Formats: sequence, structure tokens, C-alpha cells
Amino acid sequence: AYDCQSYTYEDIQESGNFLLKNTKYRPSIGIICGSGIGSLAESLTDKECFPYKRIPHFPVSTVRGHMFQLVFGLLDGVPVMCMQGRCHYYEGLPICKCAMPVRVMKMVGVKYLIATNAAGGINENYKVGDIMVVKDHVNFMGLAGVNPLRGFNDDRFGSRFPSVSRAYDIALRALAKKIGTDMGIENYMHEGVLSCAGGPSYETVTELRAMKLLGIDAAGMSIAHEVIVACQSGMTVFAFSLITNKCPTTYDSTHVPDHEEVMKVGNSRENMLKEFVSRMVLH
Ligand code: R1P
Repeated sequence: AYDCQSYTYEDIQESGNFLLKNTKYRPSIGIICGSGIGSLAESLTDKECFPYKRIPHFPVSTVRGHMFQLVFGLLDGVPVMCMQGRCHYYEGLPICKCAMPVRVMKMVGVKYLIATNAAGGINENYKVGDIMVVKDHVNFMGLAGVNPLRGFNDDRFGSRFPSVSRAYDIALRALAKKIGTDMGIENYMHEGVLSCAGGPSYETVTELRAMKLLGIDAAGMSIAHEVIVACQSGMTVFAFSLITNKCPTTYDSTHVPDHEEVMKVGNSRENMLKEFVSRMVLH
């Protein structure tokens, strides 16, 4: 069994050095592509791809809809590195391993993290295909002690007790809003609170109703632990969710969420998301 405490600074250095030796890129922007959003990585030009299994210590994902590779390249001329697929806690990995790629990003020089995911809309104003810019999260796993920073803290990674109360950069959120207006998609864009649960089962109606009471707008199974690690390391974070399904918040609802739907919605929004992210990185 893999133990969080056995993840050393030297392990991360080894992963980072492998990449630095094998790519010409030195990006300051790292992007995590969520379910159905992976095609963003394909749109990079002059790509250099590294399957996760080739990178020392890197976690390997098993979820359909993910390619499992790191892609370095240019997004509208701007050098970026993209994770085409992420690992989720429900795949059986410890949470520190799910978030480990963020430490590798930091090690290779990334300063800005753009994290994306597929999430279910709880807020009744949200429609399938909308974008929710994340302004805060409720990390149910973290509250229960499943935190990527659990275990020995090597200070070279950052503080033992990092603050996450301003995790989602205010200026980048304002920029996203402006870009949404410029693109004419402001009616499809929201700013809201994302939850992170362990999955893989989707939430019950009562769990979703409880989330709604807490002020949560969309339900997900990722991002929070990655953002915690990014905050600890001093990275600037921007995150958004693609609303891929409506969460059932009434007991007589007949619609049930499923992963095929999640991926289909991601693909249908491909061009809009590419343009949105390109405009974000150009600033
Ligand atoms: C559920 O359909 C899957 O989509 C989301 C959930 O976390 C889950 O893995 O994936 P991402 O968080 O990677 O977007």
C-alpha cells in the first residue's frame, strides 16, 4: 500500500527532472483537463506528450474519457502543460498521489494552475453545458481527514498549515467574467461553490439537498485536493467546472446522472471551452 509519508521531495524532483530533460518547454501555466475536457490538450500545437506511465512516480488513471498523458505545447502561442486526465480518489489511490502531479508542475516552474472538471449542477439556475467559475470549495473528503497534506510535511513543499480561504484568485475570476462577456457567453457562465466528494457513486437526493443548504452550487469529485497542494506551494489558482448534468434534488426526479452523459456534454462544448481557456492564458 502506498503511504502519503513515503512521498519525498526527491521523488518529485525525479519526476520534474525527467520532464525538464525531455521537453524544450518551460511553461508557467499548468492545466488539468477534466472528464470530457481532454480535447483541449489535443488542440495544442507543437506538442510533446508524456504518457503518465513513463514519468517516474506519476499516478496512472483508469477512468474512461481520459487519455492519461502530460502534454506540453502551445495554446495560441503560449507555452502550457496539460494533464490530459487525472487520478481520482475512488480509483483506489491515496489522495496525496491524486494531487501529486500539481507538485510536479510546481517543480518544473508552473506558477498558474488552471483546474477544470465535470460537475453536476445543484443550483437550479445552472443548465447543462454551462461553465461555473469556482469561487470556493467544500471539501468533504478533506473535512473527514482525507487531505493530500496528511503525513510528514517537508517544508520545501510549503507550510504545514496553509490557508485556503482565498484559494481561487479574485483577479482571475474577474478576468474570466470579462472574457465571458467579450465572448458573448455570459448567459452560460456563473461563479459558484464546488463540492468535492470521494465518489464514484453520485450523491443521493438528500446529500444533494444538504449541499444546496450549505450554499454549494455544483457537485464534483476532484479539484479541491489539487488546489490545496497548489495553495501550499504558492501557485495562483483558477478553476472552473463544466456543468455536465443536473443533480436530482427532488425525490420524484426520474433523471439519473451517468458518465456517458458527462463526456457527451464535454465534447459538445469543446470549441467554447478551448476559446475560453485560450483567452485566459493570453492575459
Ligand atoms: C463522473 O462522471 C466523473 O467525471 C468527473 C468526476 O470526478 C468523475 O470522475 O471527472 P473529473 O473530475 O476528472 O472531471
